[in-house]
Amino acid sequence: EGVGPQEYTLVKMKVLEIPAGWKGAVGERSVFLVAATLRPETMYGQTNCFVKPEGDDAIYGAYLMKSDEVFICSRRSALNMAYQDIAILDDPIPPDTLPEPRCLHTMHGKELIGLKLRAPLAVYDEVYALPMTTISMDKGTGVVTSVPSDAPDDYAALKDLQDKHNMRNHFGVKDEWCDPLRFKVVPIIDIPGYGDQAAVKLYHDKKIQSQKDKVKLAEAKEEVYKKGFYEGVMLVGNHAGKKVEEAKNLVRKELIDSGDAVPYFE
Ligand code: A2H
Repeated sequence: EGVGPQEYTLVKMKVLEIPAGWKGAVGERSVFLVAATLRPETMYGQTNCFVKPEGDDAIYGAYLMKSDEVFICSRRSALNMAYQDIAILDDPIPPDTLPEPRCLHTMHGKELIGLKLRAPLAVYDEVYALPMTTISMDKGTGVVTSVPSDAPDDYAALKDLQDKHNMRNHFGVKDEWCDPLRFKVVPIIDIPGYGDQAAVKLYHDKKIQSQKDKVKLAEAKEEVYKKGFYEGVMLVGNHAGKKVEEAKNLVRKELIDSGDAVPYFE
């Protein structure tokens, strides 16, 4: 981090039922929640998507892309997309102001909770947008796709919701959107010594209590990330049996070629 631009993959999660409140603004276009990920090969393990549910900065927009699709993301990331030729940039009005990405509608993150989505490569036909309080609006799109098998932050945030009735109530999360029997953690990568759900193992080994357990989660994330990348072996998909290191760019290319993802830098 911090050295030069980071290459992300923007994964497009299609909104299956567009809320009445924005239907007029987006028209007949396809609408996607878009998540920036460094791990495209883990998309087989998606169980849900996360958005920032609280705070004055938890603002998302429905931005118009050159493809005529609509991406839901932070303004900051939409502006980056415009400079990367993905999003449409409006002419500055008045002429001395800075250009803006074309925004059709804005919403608070809490309004995104419960959206039903189709996540590419996921084993579940539909997944839901759920709250994650630790999301930063200054990184990626402000939308995080959730892979609890391999991302300790994702497992912690999902488990908080599954275990805590009060938290579900507070954010208006219905039980069926995060039901642990419906959305089981999916084993997608085997890491020698860590098994096939490395994030779950480290969560328990390190006695992590919640998504707020910042220090332990950072350690766990670092460990799973390194071990997974260099020693992990794919268990599923077109590249089952290959090393993660090798599968990463192959899956990335497949997602981009099928129109389910877009390259993105920041
Ligand atoms: B990764 P880096 Cl399986 N706020 O994707 C918080 N986290 C964010 C974010 C935001 N605004 N935007 C992206 N992220 C997450 C998958 C994954 C990721 C796995 C394992 C590790 C991992 C599934 N979630 O990241 O700070 C996204 O989660 C570990 C590095 O730019 C994104 O990739 O290095 C990662 O953080 C980008 O983190």
